[in-house]
Amino acid sequence: MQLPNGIRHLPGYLDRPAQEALVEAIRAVVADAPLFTPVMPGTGKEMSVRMTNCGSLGWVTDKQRGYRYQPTHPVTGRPWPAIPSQLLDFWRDVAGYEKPPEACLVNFYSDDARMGLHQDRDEQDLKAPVLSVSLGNTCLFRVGGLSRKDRTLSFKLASGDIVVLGGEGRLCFHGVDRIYPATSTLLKSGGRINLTLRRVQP
Ligand SMILES: O=C(O)CCC(=O)C(=O)O
Ligand SMILES: [Mn+2]
Repeated sequence: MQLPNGIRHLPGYLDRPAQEALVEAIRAVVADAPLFTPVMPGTGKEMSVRMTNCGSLGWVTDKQRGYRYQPTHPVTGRPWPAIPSQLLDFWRDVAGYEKPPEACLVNFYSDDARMGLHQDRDEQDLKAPVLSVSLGNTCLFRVGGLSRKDRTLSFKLASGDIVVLGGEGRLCFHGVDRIYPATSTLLKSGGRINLTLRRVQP
């Protein structure tokens, strides 16, 4: 399988102890910054994924104001908690970008959630890659080209895998078609967590 240029899949980057430590760190993030249900701009349709963030900026969306980054949680109004240190280490080791990430979007997928094909283009700095970490149940990830009409290919992402969307592939369309229930024992209640590290400002 030939991934588009700039897209890298690093299977099993995190071993089981590293995955467990990261889940603990994300539980602490969620305790401070509770998951919220994002809503599509315009239509007001709820997404099936629940989200929160850590970092100096977090990605949010609602019916009125649409997709954006902001320094505070949309429900609590508090600043987002800090990005766990191990994620900053992954960024340093894998991203190949001098500046640190400002945002870590935390997506929680129940076993029936999905994410439609989209581009990550709300960041001002498109030279920085997006680094994605998968935890919990395996998903079917789809990636296409720079146009929505381009041919796509799909592959599975398992717990501990990292994907990097960078360089020419930074704006490739991508999405999550499905979660495979009971494919990991990491999360006691099933589902999948995806973490994406993003540099927002140049
Ligand atoms: O869950 C994933 O693997 C991808 C998530 C994603 O594309 C996003 O949050 O923008
Ligand atoms: Mn994305």
